[in-house]
Amino acid sequence: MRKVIFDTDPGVDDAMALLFLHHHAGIDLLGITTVFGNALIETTTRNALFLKREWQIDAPVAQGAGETFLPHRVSHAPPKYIHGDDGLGNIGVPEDIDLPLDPRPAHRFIIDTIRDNPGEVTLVAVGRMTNLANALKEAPEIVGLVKQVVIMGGAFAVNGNVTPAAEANIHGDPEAADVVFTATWPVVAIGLDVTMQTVMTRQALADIRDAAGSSRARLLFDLSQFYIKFYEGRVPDGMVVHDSCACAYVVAPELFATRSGPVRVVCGGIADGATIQKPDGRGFGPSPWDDLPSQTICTGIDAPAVLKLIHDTIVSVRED
Ligand SMILES: [Ca+2]
Repeated sequence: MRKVIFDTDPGVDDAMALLFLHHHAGIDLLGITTVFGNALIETTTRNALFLKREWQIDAPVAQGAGETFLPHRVSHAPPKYIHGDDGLGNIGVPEDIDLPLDPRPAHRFIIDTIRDNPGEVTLVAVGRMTNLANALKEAPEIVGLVKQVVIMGGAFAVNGNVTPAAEANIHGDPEAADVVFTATWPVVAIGLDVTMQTVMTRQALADIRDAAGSSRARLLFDLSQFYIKFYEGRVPDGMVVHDSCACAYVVAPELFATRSGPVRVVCGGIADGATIQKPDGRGFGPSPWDDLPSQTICTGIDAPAVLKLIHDTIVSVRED
């Protein structure tokens, strides 16, 4: 069993990724930590509690950062036209969910859980990297205690999706992402290079709903419709399942092609939030990439196999 902390800003594609982790037989979900991004922190946390309740997830929810790693940074407003006013496709999530939060802030939950499970925890981070950066700031020694850090974020050989240069999770807190990439823990970045190739059609999502025959899969289908509408004209009748790609990597890395080398994040200027790797083995002059740990970025994906893995995993639990 792979022990996972899921750091997330639900978020429609976050919701699918959470159900994937919850249903995968090889995943032991130790906790859900929230971060601002797709919506304000109060909303993403409420949504995590809502999904925990609706999907009967045992893992605790800990609320994380509502502001960037560096407090002076101007924060970008949540993109309500992508995930809806409520962050879950305007399905009418209740204002309050009667479930307790973990008393700790997310970064402290991450630190404690890593210390309690040395060498065993995989951090799967599919929102802004703020909680991870805050955890590193408070307890730098966790770099040696984590098994792996798998993030959805970045755009390496392709354009961004917020600006021509930057992908949303990185653009939302570039300094935090640079801290995460340059720390001496093993990071794998699943960026737009591969996620944009991974489009689940409306029909494929309906097939999951029908094959699972559960209220869980019906909820996933319903909350995804607003997001599919956003993607109209961008992809053929469906949605990009960014965050599920990161979860698929955790259990099936063989479905991805990768490249190794130190990664830096551009902080400020017109390319704010751009991610740039110095590939291992390439010679350059002295640069800000020197003497930093080699990290892994994904350059290719077997998208049909990943989509099938998502389907098979979500329908593997048929009971409510
Ligand atoms: Ca997300």
